[in-house]
Amino acid sequence: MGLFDHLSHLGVSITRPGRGIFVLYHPAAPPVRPLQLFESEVCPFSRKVREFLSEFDIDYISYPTARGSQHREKLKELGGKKLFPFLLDPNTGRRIYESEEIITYLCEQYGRGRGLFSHLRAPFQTINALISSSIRQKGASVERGIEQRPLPREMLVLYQYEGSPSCRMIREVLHSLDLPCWIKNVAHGSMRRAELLRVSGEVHIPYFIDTNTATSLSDPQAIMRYLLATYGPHASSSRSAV
Ligand SMILES: N[C@@H](CCC(=O)N[C@@H](CS)C(=O)NCC(=O)O)C(=O)O
Repeated sequence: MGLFDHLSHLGVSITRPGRGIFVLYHPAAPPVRPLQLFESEVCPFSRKVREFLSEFDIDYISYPTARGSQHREKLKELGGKKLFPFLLDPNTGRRIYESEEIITYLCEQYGRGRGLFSHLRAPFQTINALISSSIRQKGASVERGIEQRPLPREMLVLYQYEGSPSCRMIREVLHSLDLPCWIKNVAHGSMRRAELLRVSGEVHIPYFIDTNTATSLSDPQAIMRYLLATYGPHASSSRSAV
C-alpha cells in the first residue's frame, strides 16, 4: 500500500472519528433475513447508513452501485429510481430511499426509536461524510473488462466493520468488481463475534469466506489478491468460480 493510500485512509478515519467501530446498541429482535442495501463505497449518504449498521450490529447484503454497476438497473426495478443508498428489508417488505429515512426506519423497526440528538446532528454527519468521501475515491467505478469473468453463485461473506481501514480496502475491491457480499458486521462489542470465533477459530477481522471455492482468508492483502484473481478482469472465464 502506497503513501497516498495510507494518508487517505487516515483522512477518512480522522473525518469520521470513532464512527462504525463500536456497537452502540444491540437490537432486541434483529432482522431475521439480512437487509439488502444498494450502496456505493464512496457515497457519503451510503457511508452514514453503513456506519449506523455497524453500530447497531446489523448485518446486510451489500449490492454495489459504483459507476458502471449492473446493480443500478436492479435498483431501478426495485425502487423506481437509480438513487442510493436504497434499503430493502425482506422481513417487512419496506423499500426506502434517503439515508436519513433509512436510519430512522432502522431505529424504529429494530431499536427504540430515533432520539432528538440523532436528528439534530444529522446535518453535521452528512457534511463530515461528504469530506470523507472526497478524500478517498477508490471503488467509485467498476473496473473495465470484467464482463467475461466468472461470477460467484453463492453469496460471498465478509466479517468486518465499517470503521476499519483494512475492511474498507476490501469493500473498495468488492465495489470495483461489482460483487454483492453478505456483510457481517463485527464491530467492537458485536454479538456476532461469537459466531466468527465458531466459524474461523479466532476473532481476527476481516474474515472472508467464498463457499464457491471453499476459500476462507483473513489477511486483507490476500483477500484482495484472491478477489482480483478469481473475479477480476483477468480471471479466466473458462474457470467457473464454483
Ligand atoms: N438525499 C439522499 C442523497 C442520495 C444521493 O445523492 N445519492 C447519490 C450518490 S452519493 C446518487 O444516488 N447519485 C446517482 C448517481 O450517481 O447516478 C440521501 O440522503 O440518501
